[in-house]
Parts: sequence; C-alpha cells; structure tokens
Amino acid sequence: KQYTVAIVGATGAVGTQMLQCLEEQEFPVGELKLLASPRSAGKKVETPWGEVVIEAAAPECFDGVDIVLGAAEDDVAKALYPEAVHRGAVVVDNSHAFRLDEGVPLVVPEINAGDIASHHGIIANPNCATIIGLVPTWPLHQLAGVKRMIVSTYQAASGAGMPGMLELEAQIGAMGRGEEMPTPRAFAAQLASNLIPQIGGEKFEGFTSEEMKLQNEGRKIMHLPELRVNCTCVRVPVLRSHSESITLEFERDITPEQAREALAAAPGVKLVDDLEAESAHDRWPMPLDTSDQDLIYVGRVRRDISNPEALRGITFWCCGDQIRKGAATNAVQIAKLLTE
Ligand code: A2P
Ligand code: 11C
Repeated sequence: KQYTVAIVGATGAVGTQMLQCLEEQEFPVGELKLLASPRSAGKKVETPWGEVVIEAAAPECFDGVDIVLGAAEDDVAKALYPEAVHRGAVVVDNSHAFRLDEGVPLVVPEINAGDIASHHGIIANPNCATIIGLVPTWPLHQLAGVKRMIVSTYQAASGAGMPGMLELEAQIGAMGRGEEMPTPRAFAAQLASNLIPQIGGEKFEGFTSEEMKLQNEGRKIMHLPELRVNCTCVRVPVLRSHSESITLEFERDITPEQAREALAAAPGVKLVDDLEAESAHDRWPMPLDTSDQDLIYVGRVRRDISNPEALRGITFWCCGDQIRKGAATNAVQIAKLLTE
C-alpha cells in the first residue's frame, strides 16, 4: 500500500529534514503534500516524488491524506490537527501541543513503540533533548532500574528552527570579519562565543519549561511516573547537535563495564568511549561528529563517585542530531511503524 503524506511546516528546519527522512527510510509515499504558512504558498519544491507546490495549510488540505507529519508550532498544531484527524488522517506531531494529553502516545520507537497502538489519531514526537537523553538511558534502565536523573544539556541553535541556525551563522560570520554584531532576534542574547542558560519560560520553582519536559515526557515515555529529574538546559553556539551530561541513579547495582556493554548493544546508540584512542573522534562523542546522522553517540561512561552507594550511579555524555533523531527521524520512524 502507498500512502498520501502531508508535511506541515515543510519549509522549516524539521519539515525539510522530514522530507529527506521519508526518502532515506523508504517510506511508501504515494502522494506528497507540502504545507506551510501563506508566505510560502505557491513555491515549488523538487522531491523524489516529483515537483510539489507548497500550499497554505488549511483544514481542507487534509482531505484524502493518510499520514500528517507535523513540524509547525503549537498554535498551528492545535488549530489544524484535530481537523486532520476528523478527516481520517493520523498525525505524528513534533510540537509540544498534545504531548502530555491522555490518549496521545508519546513515542521514542527504541523505547515504547508498543504505545503507538493506543492512539486516537494523534501521536506525539517528544522534545529533542528528551529523545537524545532517553535513547541511551533506556538500556541502562532495563539493566538496573533508573530512579533519578541529573542532567545538564548543551543545546544547539537548531532547536530554535531555521531562524536560530541562520542567526548563529550570521554572528559567527560577523565575528570572523570583525563586523558589528547583528541584533539577536531568535535568541535573547548573542550566542556566538557565548552560552545562554535559559531555554523556554519559567515553569516550576525556577526551572524552565524545557527543563521540566525531560521529567514530564520521560515519565510518560518510560512508564515511570515516579522518575525524579533535575535538569539544567543551556543553549550553546553549535549548529545542529544537542549534547547532554547525564548522571543516573539506579535501584540495583550496575558497573561501568555492564553499562558500556548494554549501550554498545542498544538500538539507536553508538558507543564512542576510549580516552586512549588515537583519533579524538574515537575518544568521546562530539556534536560535530553526530551532525546530520541518526545515531545517539555515548561516551565518558563512568561510575558516579559522589554516590555513597557506589554501584548505583552511572555518569555519561551523549550527543545527537537535534533535527534528525531529535525531531524528523523519530517522527518518520513512528510513521513507518504505523504502516507496518
Ligand atoms: P513558513 O516558512 O511559510 O513560515 P522553523 O521552526 O524552522 O522556522 O519552521 C517553522 C515552519 O512552520 C515553517 O515551515 C513555517 O512556514 C511553518 N509555519 C509557520 N506558520 C504557519 C502556519 N500558520 N501554518 C502552517 N505552517 C506554518
Ligand atoms: C530547543 N528543545 O532546543 C527546544 C526546541 O518542545 O519540541 C523544541 C521544543 C519542543 O530549543
């Protein structure tokens, strides 16, 4: 069977990547619709399925559509996707709009593919930092039962979409040429040569919305309602890969050797952990190395020496492409599972 697929937000960083992922994952596309804001309507895009003219997203666009891939903001998602479901489509949505709603599965295929079956028309794609942190956390949880996560994230400009990436590139260019810095718009301050320790608005006791997503989405995805998470999210001057420093506290003992073995065998993970390796690329994951590919690289695996129960804590470092596994790749994987 071939499917009529619509991408909403098709001109954005994630929407453009979704189109490429459909081809790479050999998704059975019959007809393709590309939807965006009225600003983009009428533009033509060359695709593996022929030339497609971008349409302004509206409820009627979903007539006859089987699968919608959503790469637009929350307000667009809330206005349009119930209309798409009403017309018989199944929506895989990358926005935050429905993630914690009951009856909406929130899915990372390596972790909870089974939840997809319980959907009522909408399946949510988790936040990028959540996906990138949980893919390596899951195999360790299966081994020793995770109770608590302490996380610092180093999040790329691409998390703010195309405008964020263009802004960082323009700032790096201006710095290199010794020109005056353009006024920041996508971010609250200059990002080039800087770090910005706030992503999202304040949500809970001084923690931001982005920081609370890891706990609230993590609880739902891993079916761990008691999971405790303490997270600090920081924007860094990197183009498209998020990195995370993660310390996990477990129910049962786990050695770094056991953790490494589990990570090496885990789907979606590549272990890069050898401080003695000749090449820097083989010593530890770096965001440049994980850019524009689908795996989460994990390294620096060691025991948490601050934990008095010394074998109940593991610390590691991971990197993953924010636009791919953090968004588009994961969404297309979910859509592919829907067709199988
Ligand atoms: P457009 O390019 O026409 O503005 P990013 O996060 O990378 O900036 O991408 C945002 C995506 O969401 C773009 O494809 C953008 O389209 C799209 N978008 C913005 N507003 C709407 C809207 N009202 N309806 C549909 N898509 C929208
Ligand atoms: C960022 N994680 O890096 C955000 C972007 O909930 O999908 C995506 C927000 C979300 O800025």
